[in-house]
Amino acid sequence: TTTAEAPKADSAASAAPKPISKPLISTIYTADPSAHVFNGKIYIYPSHDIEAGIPENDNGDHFAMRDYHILSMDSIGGKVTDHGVALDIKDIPWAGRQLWAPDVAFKNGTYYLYFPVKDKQDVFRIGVATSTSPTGPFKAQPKPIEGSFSIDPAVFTDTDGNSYMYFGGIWGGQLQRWATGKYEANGSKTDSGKNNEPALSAKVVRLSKDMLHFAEPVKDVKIVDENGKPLLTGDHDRRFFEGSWMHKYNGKYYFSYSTGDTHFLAYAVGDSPYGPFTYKGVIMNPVQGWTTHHSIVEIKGKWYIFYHDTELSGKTWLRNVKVTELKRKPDGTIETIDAYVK
Ligand code: FUB
Repeated sequence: TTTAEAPKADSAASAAPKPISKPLISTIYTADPSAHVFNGKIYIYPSHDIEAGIPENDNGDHFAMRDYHILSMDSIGGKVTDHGVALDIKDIPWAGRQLWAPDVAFKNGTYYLYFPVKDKQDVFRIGVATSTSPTGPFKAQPKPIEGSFSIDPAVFTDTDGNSYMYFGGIWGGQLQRWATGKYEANGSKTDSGKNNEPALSAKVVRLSKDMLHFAEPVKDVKIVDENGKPLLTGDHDRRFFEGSWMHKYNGKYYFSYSTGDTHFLAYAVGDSPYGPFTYKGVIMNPVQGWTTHHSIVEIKGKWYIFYHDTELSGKTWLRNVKVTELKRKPDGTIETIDAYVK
């Protein structure tokens, strides 16, 4: 099913440099695509952007999404199907506002949809909803995952069967307000404010066998430079901001993320799902719109990056998901992608 909500291109979009890829769907606005292959079919779990009429601010209040739609396609370049509403905010008992970037995992014959949403106290938590179908409908657990906080869950299942959640985001994602382990409602709106100290880290935690709980205390995802020194708060071009993703290639763990206010998709490589990860470079240069968010997946022997920009609307909060091939050099490093040609 599809909803009639046809976005219109405006003059800002038509004046822009030529994108290398087309929006995968133009009947609804979509962002933050987490792509997976289940039973040979490609499924995309995006945010569903809407015009909520809320003014733009650094807190991200204008991203006031209320449900999720799942997209699928048989192959890259094939027809894209919108499977309609898979989970609505009104069916999440503890939710307040803002359904942000989700991800999904499959285990024990069940699909688990992980999602960040602000609770009724306006604090971001991470919830989980289950379904026997990759396209839902999903039923939310009555409470958020115990011990969860902040945004952008990404779940990676390793070859040994263990699943890990990577999560967190600074600024509107509230990660900086958890520095003491307790939420500080009047804490910083941006980061730690200490430019010469190690930057705030994304978080990683192993999930329980039932996929509904954290199996251990949450750990920091350490990102270090080529000399083994932690990236610093002031290093806005390289430090973690939001939008974690993990993939494994040739036995190495590739942690990738958005640098937020500098708009890069960057990556760092490690020898374990817990890191530490050594910063390696930029996967994608800035796209149109303030946010940049991605996933990386292998499909029929080729690697792809799913991402978003604002080609259809020219508005930062009304995005559209896209896909392009991800290429590597023989040493495993990733070739930087420019999403536009001049
Ligand atoms: O879509 C809302 C937020 O914008 C996501 O959670 C962030 O990663 C950014 O893309």
